[in-house]
Amino acid sequence: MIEQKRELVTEIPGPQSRARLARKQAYVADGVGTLLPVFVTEAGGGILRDVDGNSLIDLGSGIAVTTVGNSAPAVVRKVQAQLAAFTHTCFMITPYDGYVDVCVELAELTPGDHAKKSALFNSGAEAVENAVKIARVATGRDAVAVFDHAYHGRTNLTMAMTAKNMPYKQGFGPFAGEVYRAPMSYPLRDGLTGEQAAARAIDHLDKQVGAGNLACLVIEPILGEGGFVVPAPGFLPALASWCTDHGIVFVADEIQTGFCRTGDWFACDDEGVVPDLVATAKGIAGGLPLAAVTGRAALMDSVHAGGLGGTYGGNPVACAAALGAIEEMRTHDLIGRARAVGATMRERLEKLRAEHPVIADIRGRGAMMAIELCAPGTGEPDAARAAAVNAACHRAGVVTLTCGTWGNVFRFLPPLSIGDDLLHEAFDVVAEAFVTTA
Ligand code: PLZ
Repeated sequence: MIEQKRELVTEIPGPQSRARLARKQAYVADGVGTLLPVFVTEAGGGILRDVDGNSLIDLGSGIAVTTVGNSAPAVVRKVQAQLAAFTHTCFMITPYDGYVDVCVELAELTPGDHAKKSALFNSGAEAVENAVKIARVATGRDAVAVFDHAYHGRTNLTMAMTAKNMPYKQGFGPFAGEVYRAPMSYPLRDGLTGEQAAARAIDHLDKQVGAGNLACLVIEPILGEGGFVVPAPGFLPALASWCTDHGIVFVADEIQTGFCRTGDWFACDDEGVVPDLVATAKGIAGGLPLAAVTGRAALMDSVHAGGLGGTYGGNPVACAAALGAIEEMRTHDLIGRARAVGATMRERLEKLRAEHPVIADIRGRGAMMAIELCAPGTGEPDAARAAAVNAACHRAGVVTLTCGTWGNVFRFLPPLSIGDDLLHEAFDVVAEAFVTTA
């Protein structure tokens, strides 16, 4: 494990990184952006080390992916063994145990104790697309309900499902049809209870789409890219029961929230919501590309033989990584660790809010926390301040991320392998950044 210490030996980005950035600009398409162009050579625990020898504290986990930490020991061990044994056969041609082992784990860990089956894919967007395919076949209906501020991916169907235009959708249409957007519960901005917000969304869908036309309702139990909005209690259960009453497949997009991130195996566990289908990716495999759709066995089996798949879906190396990541989660009680990290972050953020009225909201759960910045007393999003604080953190060697429809949400997604000292030091830097940007 690399030394767990923040240390800057050059400005950020340093000269070596800047030279590489020029090479990136010459050879990598401009459409593929980089937020903080330090080129990484090594990472682990709570640290990212770059080519200039700087060590930065990681509060992003590569967007909620390396929840178990970078190069977590069980991931490395299982991946190395799998790499040496074989790298690919294509599960659709000749199967192997790792794929089925991951599906067994998913049946065990996802919400609900009914019989479940899974299909494995490569990316979150692919999982969401396949959940919609399954729901359409199972119901014989076309329409898909999604929510304001939703993020579901960058493929054609998932772009249609994603709410925010820039940078995800601009110029990339026409988009897939039969996707309908309903109002989300957003406690800071709507002041509604979960039941009221659900009634509003249901009325909207009922009148504008018709419950009988909906194949599925797809929702992030806590919004990810849309700003870590936690819906008011009761919102998700009310939507889930409306779906059940009308034969609509309730799909939880747990791609960002899943696998211990929120202090539960899945964010739906918090209110005991049992989705019909769950889409997972990111944290499932400790950094290797793997995604899944898991759901009620009969629902999953409504698709004809050969109807689901893809060359690399459930690649043996990615499956080995997932089995290693899940082992890490169990052995190190990462659910408990996510709760502890969340409590520390909330405490630090509460202190910060007392000093900076620009912080209009503190929200999230477990190791998925955020603050929304608004001009004091107005609710007017302050994206400029979020960007300034973010840049100040980067200059000081802390990798932070923003999100939200208005870009005014500052989010924290530390790897659960981070130590308490580093976590506190990172929040000292965040606090300092609020002072220097005031
Ligand atoms: N659903 C809830 O958070 C990915 C996107 C980063 P893929 N979020 C990070 C970016 O700008 O591309 C995400 C998510 C939720 C689906 C996805 C899509 O997952 O693995 O990026 O396809």
